[in-house]
Amino acid sequence: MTATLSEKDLEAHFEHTISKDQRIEPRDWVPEGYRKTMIRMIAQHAHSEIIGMQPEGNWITRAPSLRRKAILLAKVQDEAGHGLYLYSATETLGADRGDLTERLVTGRQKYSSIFNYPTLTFADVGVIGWLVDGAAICNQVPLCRSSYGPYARAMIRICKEESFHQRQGFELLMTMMKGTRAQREMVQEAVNRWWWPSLMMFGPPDGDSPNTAQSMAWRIKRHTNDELRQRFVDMSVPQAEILGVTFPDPELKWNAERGHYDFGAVDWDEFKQVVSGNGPCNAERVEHRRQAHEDGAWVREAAAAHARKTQEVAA
Ligand code: FAQ
Repeated sequence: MTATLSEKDLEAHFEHTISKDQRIEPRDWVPEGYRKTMIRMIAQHAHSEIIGMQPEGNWITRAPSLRRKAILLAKVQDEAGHGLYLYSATETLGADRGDLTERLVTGRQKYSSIFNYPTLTFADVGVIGWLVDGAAICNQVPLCRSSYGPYARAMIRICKEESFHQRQGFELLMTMMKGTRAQREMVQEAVNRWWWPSLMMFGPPDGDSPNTAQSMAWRIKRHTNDELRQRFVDMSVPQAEILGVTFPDPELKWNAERGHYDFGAVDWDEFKQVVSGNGPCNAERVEHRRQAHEDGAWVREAAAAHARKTQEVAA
């Protein structure tokens, strides 16, 4: 005879697992709010990786050497891989990948604000690696300890690959900074454009972040948006000094009392505009994704037909 656990028992077990810092696995009962939060966050992350292939993908055919092209191709391919692990993680929570893509292309699910800015020069490839992947690592390393097992495990490999991405960006910029004056100016101009949007990647300030408190309580998030943003600023300033570039923020300065860098106010109106679909490249990014999905319909149909045929033969 098997005893059926009441919802109260299941909830107590869930809370106990979280309080002991153990992992929630797909077989476990979770409150509906936890499931919804995890699907939202992982789907947004997956969409970001897939949409995030576009700004750099734009430079694959125009990379200045075979070496740079091979590196960039590998990086963009890694991003596709990250998107796929993450979509698989949402499936363990009962989400359907086709439905998530539909939500993305119809604007019902978000992706990171950062990928709505254009890549105007090849220096942008380096700056994305250095600052955007740098911010992604800062945000994602703590997520390796996130309470949802499949997400936390996916994050370990993703972070390793993001570290390679960041180093390639820094190395590219270092090479340009040792080049001609025009190259150095190109790097500085790209840094000026990407610095503030990189700070926005961490999400709204804690006081305006509706999800942080609950996600911290469920140990999905381990730090608040503002804590991680500060960590990113603190780690980026010495790197900028090594590179020989400056950040476009006159208020950026070391605060010995706090033991952190102070920095100027982020333009949260710009962030809201970009997140609500009015950034410089939102329409282009989503349309490109929609078209790619439509162009791939025959592949999905062929794969489904092959799977059906294989099953029939086996039966
Ligand atoms: N952009 O209450 P919070 C990458 C939304 S991967 C757009 O603070 P939360 C790799 C948020 O979803 C980059 N939307 O939310 C790469 C929420 O939406 P709702 C992506 C944003 O979840 C590198 C609302 O605003 N990384 O870069 C943004 O507690 C290079 C309220 O916000 C991840 O997704 C934003 N920046 O904290 C690829 C990491 N920020 O409720 C290619 C995992 C917030 O209205 C090239 N995610 N929102 O539906 C997280 O850590 C969290 O979800 C945060 C937001 C920190 C992003």
